[in-house]
Amino acid sequence: MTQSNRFLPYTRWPDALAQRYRAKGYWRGEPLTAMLARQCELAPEAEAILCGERRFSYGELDAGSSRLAANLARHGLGVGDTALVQLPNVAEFYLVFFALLKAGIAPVNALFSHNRLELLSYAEQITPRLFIGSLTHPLFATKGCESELLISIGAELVLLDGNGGELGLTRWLGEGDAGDSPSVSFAPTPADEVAFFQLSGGSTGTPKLIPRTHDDYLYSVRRSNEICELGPHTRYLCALPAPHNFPLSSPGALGVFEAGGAVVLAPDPGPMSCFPLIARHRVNLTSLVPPAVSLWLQAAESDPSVRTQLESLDLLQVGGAKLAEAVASKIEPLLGCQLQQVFGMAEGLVNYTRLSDPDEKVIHTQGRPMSPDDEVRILDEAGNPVAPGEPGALHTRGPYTFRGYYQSPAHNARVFDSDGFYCSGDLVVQDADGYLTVVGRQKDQINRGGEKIAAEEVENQLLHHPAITHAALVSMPDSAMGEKSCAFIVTTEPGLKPLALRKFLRERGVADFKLPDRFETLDALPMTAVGKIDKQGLRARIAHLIAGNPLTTA
Ligand code: AMP
Ligand code: DBH
Repeated sequence: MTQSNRFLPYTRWPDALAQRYRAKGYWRGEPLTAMLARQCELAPEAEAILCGERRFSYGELDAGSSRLAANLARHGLGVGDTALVQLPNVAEFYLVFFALLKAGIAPVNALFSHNRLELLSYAEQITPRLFIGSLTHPLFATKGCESELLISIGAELVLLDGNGGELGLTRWLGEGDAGDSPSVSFAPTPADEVAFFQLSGGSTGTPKLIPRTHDDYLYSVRRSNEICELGPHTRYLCALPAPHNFPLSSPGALGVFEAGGAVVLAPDPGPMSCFPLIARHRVNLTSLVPPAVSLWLQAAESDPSVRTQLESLDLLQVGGAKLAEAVASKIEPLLGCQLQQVFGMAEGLVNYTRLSDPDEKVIHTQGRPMSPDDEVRILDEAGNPVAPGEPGALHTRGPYTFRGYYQSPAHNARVFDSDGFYCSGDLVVQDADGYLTVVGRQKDQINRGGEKIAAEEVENQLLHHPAITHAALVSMPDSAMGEKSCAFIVTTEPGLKPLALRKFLRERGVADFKLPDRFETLDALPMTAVGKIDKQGLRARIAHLIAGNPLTTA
């Protein structure tokens, strides 16, 4: 077998575009791990990660990730292999990520909120040789479930954070200095091969994986750094789930490491967790989803003295879901920091409002594409460009926008056009300056305050219930989350309780944030003229119900 056969398959950019991206200096043939090597040259003692009472310098981050990479290589893992990783917001997340990149092992970094179904779906798609998880996850709380899950994942090597034994992650990160053990070689995949898989919010029955190369991802990070003006002075609070594309790359933790700044880890984005960390570590940059922004504003409104805790904060990035203008306009006056809107996707395209933009753009738009080579087309239902200022479906391609989900030819045929533009499923309006405003969605997805729920995935799980014959999941408006989910069901058993249904789904391994917030029983689901479930009608119905019966929205 030649070496190249060992690389994971993915849909490449056409040669002409790849050449353009290289010629323009976007793709530099460098692995993502180059940022660590560079910082180790420049300032190995500088703080890279602050996690609870622990501090990791760049030298320590580099050495720890190299030790784990070497230990994995010694175990026979390397280029062509994949790993499934599920860690909370702890320093080990980055140590493991860099270790896997250094050893050429492509990870899927599952969110900590993911449950058995997501893990098994990822495992089925990548057949990982390695699983790295945390004993703090509820999946490992009950003995027994744990081994059944691990058997189903099928990885030959399992390392657990919080386990002090032979298979404890800490041990693998800490043991084996170059000096006292036989040397072993390891290397990242070439820069134009898959570095890792990003997670899609999804709109289908199975969660899809997005292959990201070193070249394209590193470009997105470097370009984000230019726009957001990161530098060694940057002290970034990572309060969103660390693997998410936003806090990882827009510019996120990787942007901070590339710039030589420090990442402070928060367990969650709530004000109680974040405000003291901001004050203690003089944080000047963070990113949030809109529901967290509302909590921060409430906290600041109810007790103006908390603002002193936010004194060091210069820039608050908000993205993941639509930020209401009324909320946007309160940020600067109440939190005392600048707002930047970020409209991005794990598939690629990221839009930013710029730091020098007037309020008119920062409050009312979701920014404009970060790269001069992002190509955006806004098309009507027939696939023709809409008139300027008219809403249409966002199609895009560019130097960091993927060209196909991993091993999903049928789905790719639906979401890519013949020019290789990806249709994100967002309905947007573009102004004369190229700024986008998100006005709606085509894809069958609920955006629950930034957490994406593929309707089909939950519907399929509901249909496993013996008494449910039809199910449709739709979004309903919610003042705190923007959207919540409502399941319309047809059942053979009147009086099925929401509590019992949620328990049923949870036991099937559905993640908590995907459990329907509300259930409505119907005699039959309404159909459109072409025989599809009329989701628009269902959304209107639940919105109407909520408006008329505010007390029943629980
Ligand atoms: P994902 O596929 O999980 O990476 O989610 C990306 C999707 O999140 C986008 O296609 C949008 O639907 C949504 N999104 C992200 N940022 C924003 C934003 N600032 N405003 C509105 N929607 C957003
Ligand atoms: O929602 C997202 O996926 C997202 C939001 C902001 C994203 O991927 C990003 C920035 O990079």
